[in-house]
Amino acid sequence: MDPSLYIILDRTAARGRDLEAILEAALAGGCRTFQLREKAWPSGRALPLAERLRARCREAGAVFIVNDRVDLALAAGADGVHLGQDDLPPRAARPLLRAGMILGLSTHSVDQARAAQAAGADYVAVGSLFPTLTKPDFQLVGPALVRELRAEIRVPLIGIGGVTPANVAEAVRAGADGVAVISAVCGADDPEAVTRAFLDAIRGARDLTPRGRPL
Ligand code: TZP
Ligand code: MG
Repeated sequence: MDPSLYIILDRTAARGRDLEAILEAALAGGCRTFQLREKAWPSGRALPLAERLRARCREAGAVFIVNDRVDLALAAGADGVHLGQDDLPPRAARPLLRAGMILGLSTHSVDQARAAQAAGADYVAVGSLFPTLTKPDFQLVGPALVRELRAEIRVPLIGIGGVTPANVAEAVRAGADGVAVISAVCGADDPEAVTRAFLDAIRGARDLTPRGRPL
């Protein structure tokens, strides 16, 4: 899994547009890590979409992760599942996953991030880094939390929340291995161009970061 740019496909943020079209544009723009975030549809309704997205990701050599629901991730043959603090805890979710499946966890504090790593998360997401309308009630932790966690989190550390091509360098300079984004891509007029802009900005920020790693 390349954590550099992790695009979360969310129907609500897509303003009525097709998630498959957004996936296609983002693949053309160079992203290879995706998540389906479907908050409203029951699993039976979401499954055909999840299966189509998974099939296209596999064909393109991209990783496909399902948000919130272990059952949907398994049924769709996803590469992993992403769980928040109120979803199944990792001790309950991990035994249900197939061997090698990715388990990603959302965290919003030092303690939560430490606990996620100790519980065997394959990556740890932290946020919100910046103000966002996608989750306006969310606690703003800022890039400062990434900076604080960097030394002790050994799995990929992914910043989330309000990230745009204009501020992504701040997240990378704080030590994030990558960023997860919803509205900046799903809500964009040109998702392919925004994807390219993100990847260019991430590469540029890494070149200027002492511990910068090539993509
Ligand atoms: N978790 C923390 S902030 C957030 C989530 C799911 C929303 C991110 O959405 P956006 O549109 O990229 O700010
Ligand atoms: Mg969740």
